[in-house]
Amino acid sequence: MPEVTLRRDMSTDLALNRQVVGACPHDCPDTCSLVTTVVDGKAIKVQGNPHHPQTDGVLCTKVARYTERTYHPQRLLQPLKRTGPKGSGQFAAVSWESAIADICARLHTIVGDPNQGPQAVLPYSYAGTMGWVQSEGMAARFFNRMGASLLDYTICASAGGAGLAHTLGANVGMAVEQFANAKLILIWGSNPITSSVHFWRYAQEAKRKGALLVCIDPRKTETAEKCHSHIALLPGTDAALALAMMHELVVHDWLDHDYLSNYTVGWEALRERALQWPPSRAAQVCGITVQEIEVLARDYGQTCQSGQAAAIRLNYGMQRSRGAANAVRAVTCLPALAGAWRHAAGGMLLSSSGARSYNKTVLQHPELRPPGPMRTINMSTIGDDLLRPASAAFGPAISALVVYNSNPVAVAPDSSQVARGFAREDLFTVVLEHFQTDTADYADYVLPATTQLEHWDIHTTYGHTDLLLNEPAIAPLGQSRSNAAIFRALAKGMGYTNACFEEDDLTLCKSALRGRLDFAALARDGFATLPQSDAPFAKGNFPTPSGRCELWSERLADMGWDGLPDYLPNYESAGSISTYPLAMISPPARNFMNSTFVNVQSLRDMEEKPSLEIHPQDAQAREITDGTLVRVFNDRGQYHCVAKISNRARPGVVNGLGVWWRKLGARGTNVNELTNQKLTDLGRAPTFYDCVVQVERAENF
Ligand SMILES: Nc1nc2c(c(=O)[nH]1)N[C@H]1C(S)=C(S)[C@@H](COP(=O)(O)OP(=O)(O)OC[C@H]3O[C@@H](n4cnc5c(=O)[nH]c(N)nc54)[C@H](O)[C@@H]3O)O[C@H]1N2
Ligand SMILES: Nc1nc2c(c(=O)[nH]1)N[C@H]1C(S)=C(S)[C@@H](COP(=O)(O)OP(=O)(O)OC[C@H]3O[C@@H](n4cnc5c(=O)[nH]c(N)nc54)[C@H](O)[C@@H]3O)O[C@H]1N2
Ligand code: SF4
Ligand SMILES: [Mo]
Repeated sequence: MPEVTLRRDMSTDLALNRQVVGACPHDCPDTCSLVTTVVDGKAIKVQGNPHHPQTDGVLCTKVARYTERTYHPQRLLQPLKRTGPKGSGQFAAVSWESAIADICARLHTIVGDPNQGPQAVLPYSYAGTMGWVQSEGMAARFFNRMGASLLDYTICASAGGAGLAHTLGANVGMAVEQFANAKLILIWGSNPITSSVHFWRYAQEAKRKGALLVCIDPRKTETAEKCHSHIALLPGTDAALALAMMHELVVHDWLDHDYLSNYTVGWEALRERALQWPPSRAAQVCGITVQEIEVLARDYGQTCQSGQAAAIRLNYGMQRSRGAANAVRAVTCLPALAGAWRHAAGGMLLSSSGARSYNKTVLQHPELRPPGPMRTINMSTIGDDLLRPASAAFGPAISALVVYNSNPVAVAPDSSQVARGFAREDLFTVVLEHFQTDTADYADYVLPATTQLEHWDIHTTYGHTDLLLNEPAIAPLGQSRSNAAIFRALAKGMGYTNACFEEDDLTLCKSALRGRLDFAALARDGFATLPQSDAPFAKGNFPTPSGRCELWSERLADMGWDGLPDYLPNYESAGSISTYPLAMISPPARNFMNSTFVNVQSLRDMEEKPSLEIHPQDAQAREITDGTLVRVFNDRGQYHCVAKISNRARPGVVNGLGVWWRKLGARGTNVNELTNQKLTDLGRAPTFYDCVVQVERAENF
């Protein structure tokens, strides 16, 4: 743990030598409290705050190198205007005044044109920063006032969110620290050693105290290797596994009948469905053995029957296939069947974001929107939508795009289609960024944004329930401005005179709290822990319409579903299309955060080259040896990378790790060349891991 003695003087003199408490802005469930040491106005190191229990003085490798990213020689430090063809990355520096004036003139023309109008303008953003102020604080005010199209934020978590909403009622679950007290932990569709190291710390504590850890993941991850057992099911088959577990709970009577009758809805119907799923049927679907299912169900059922805590850490792996929300629903039913919720260390956790009483929409001023219906564009189908012509159903074609906190040309599915959309000559694109990303290459204007060390923000989390303040440690580098400052300048340039466009970033932080929490108290420590009840669902009290855990959902039945969770086969499964016999998943790389950090040399060195893990059997059949350059392809595109022959891949499934920048990969492509724009059952989310490919040797890089 680092030696950190906090000197909190709350001075705004950024040149002081001091330690400043902030919050990690990244899309990671851990939301760490950061301590930045500043010497002569320069940040010299970023460490984990030892006083924040969830952080416990430890950061992941990526953010421990934050100064390398912040002071990167290629940081964007002045506004840029495109001088070459779209995508070529040729730009010239311009002044802020001329950039803002020209951007506003272009937007005015589009907004005022009866054939285009405000809804021809689309904001595109995601979780580059999860802060309230620098994500949708000022930006949403600006686009609401304009009347721009709305963006449907689906790229990551909306399928799981829909699954939870129709089962537990909201994004709620057990307290993350309680995993340390569990006797059995199922780590299901999650690789916490890569993606949530602070959760992994709780799991290890439980392991030291004798807990059994089981990992359910098609890939033999670092996490799977450290668990007692690993079930390598085929991608997208989790609902079948959960239904077979229910089958075993029923036939062995490892059920909590009292819990089922008092705190659930629809048990009789779900019981019938579960009885249709003997382990032999699920084993076939999941590509695993009957015994693996029987042992898993027995461990789960008997742990709960003996009054001990069984906890499920469910995460994002299963949310990226067609049947995503149904799979989340099926797994989420298990704790209710076995009565696991009775124990503070039992139940499940996917996301805790619904547990807090704060609501970031207070910042967004939706009342600024013009009257009438708003058009919503799904961020996961941006490839197709950018190429869609105007029509009665779609509305105006997208004429202008303002991208911030996201790198869609790299991270959105079916990326060659996305790049075709961005390449449209008649599309006016503005990108707010730290770096010249694949997306920035297609911009007409690139505007330099501050990083977390340079601006104020407020953070809530989806892995625990604390609230954090991010105080700037250093002055903005070069001419960079915070996103909020950029949108304030754009608002002024557009002639928007509403008082809310006057608020500075610190005022935005304060107004976000709206009297629910004292700002000075939050500023003192940099974080506040919200009170949480132990075993919140021990006696039902679920935030569903019925107040019960909805095994059968009336709301889903009203939408035309059968109301029960079911297994929905993938759009594309291993072996279903003979030309593309391998399933491919593309989970995160350990040293990148989605596509962030790919340009940080020391982290890229650790990831080496874009790679594809392939099982020895599948490699041998294709005469592929370790380190061979391979071409991975399907009807959507092709991706060149290095083969890693490895038992991390199961037979029939290849793993294309990480979201590389296309221009830093081989031949300007990344793994999203292969993924598709089809959506999940509920939640309108992408199906990145519902993908089939063929692999062959390639000649050269
Ligand atoms: N280092 C690092 N950390 C990150 C990120 C990153 O890019 N890098 N990304 C952040 C973001 S945006 C998110 S959403 C979270 C994700 O957080 P997690 O979901 O906890 O972590 P992942 O590493 O994505 O793990 C998902 C696992 O699911 C597996 N999987 C794939 N398909 C299936 C399936 O059908 N069923 C099951 N059971 N498992 C499957 C994958 O092999 C992978 O190991 O992590 C965050 N943290
Ligand atoms: N194949 C495949 N594709 C995936 C995934 C996968 O598992 N497989 N995962 C998906 C998931 S879970 C997610 S969440 C998405 C993530 O997609 P994105 O949210 O687009 O995430 P990043 O790639 O990290 O890009 C964030 C960008 O925001 C910029 N940024 C950070 N802070 C600021 C700021 O304060 N101001 C401005 N203006 N910019 C800032 C960063 O420099 C970075 O370029 O990717 C998805 N894509
Ligand atoms: S990315 Fe996650 S683990 Fe790393 S510092 Fe940020 S919150 Fe902590
Ligand atoms: Mo995500």
